[in-house]
Amino acid sequence: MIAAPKYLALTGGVGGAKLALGLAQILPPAQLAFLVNTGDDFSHLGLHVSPDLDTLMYALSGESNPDTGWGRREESWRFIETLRALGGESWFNLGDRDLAVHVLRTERLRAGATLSEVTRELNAALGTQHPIWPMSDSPVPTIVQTPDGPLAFQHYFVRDRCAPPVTGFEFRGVAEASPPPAVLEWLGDPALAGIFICPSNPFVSVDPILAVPGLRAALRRCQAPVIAVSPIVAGLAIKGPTAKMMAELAVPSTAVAVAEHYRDLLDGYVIDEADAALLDPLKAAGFAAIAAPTVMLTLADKVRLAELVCEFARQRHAAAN
Ligand code: FO1
Repeated sequence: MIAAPKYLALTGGVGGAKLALGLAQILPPAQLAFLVNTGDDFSHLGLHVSPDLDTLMYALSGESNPDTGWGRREESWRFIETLRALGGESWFNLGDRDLAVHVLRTERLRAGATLSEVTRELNAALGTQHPIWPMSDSPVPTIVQTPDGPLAFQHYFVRDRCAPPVTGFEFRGVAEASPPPAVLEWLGDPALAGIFICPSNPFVSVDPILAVPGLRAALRRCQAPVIAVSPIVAGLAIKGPTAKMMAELAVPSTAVAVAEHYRDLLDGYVIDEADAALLDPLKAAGFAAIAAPTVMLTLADKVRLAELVCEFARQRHAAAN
């Protein structure tokens, strides 16, 4: 009997969670797992906050806030409003319903549970069944380098609204980090048929994952094709500071530059249909690329893109074998 094909998706942030949800709609938990950026994690008001793990958990469990893409639906803000009125630190908007997750996570971590264990428990409680693995159980906070000095990621992203120009990034502690053993097992499974790099920010959502020792090498070794979806459409990011960062790092803010960024890994690349004119330059640069509708506004858009990337992975796999 031929084993059902398995897939791994690398994701972080709101853009990545959209494709992740599409994939989870068409692939059962035995066939799809997620490896998630934890570089955005931070300790805030005594709580351990894991934004990208939560964004994915809420997306998959139907709990996500449709207005923001992060946080929970049907949210109320009494806690943060009260904190603000008291003169407390209120730039990071913790909703009342969301707060329960941070409190529980912090309590479990203090009691000695690992981030992987707590993530499993929280997802089980919200009814999410796909395996979701933090990129590392040890902290690897992203530090954004700016001309005025280093900034902790959430200070850059939320407090300073991505305004400071970036000159580079540090994934602090990454040399001591190790990937979850489950992901290495998943990558070694002969049924593995595709690895997807979701349309997340390459610098601060995907690079931290790829920097975890052993992961990049495991992805390169893998017989399954690595397929990335461009987060840049017509020179702009759908959401977030990707295009602004590229300009500041003196990289052209194009889908081609993102492919170059992942060059050593890619077996296939998906750009938006608005960028179809880039297919020839991509081909000339040695990339196997397709153009597809990558802007995901509805659930149907997410499912359609998920179906397309799975079909593309099948084609790339067949071409290589
Ligand atoms: N992003 C914001 O732009 N403003 C916020 O106040 C904010 C609060 C917040 C609370 C919980 C959570 O899980 C995520 C939150 N995010 C907020 C998103 C967060 O900053 C993420 O790091 C981004 O999604 C980048 O991936």
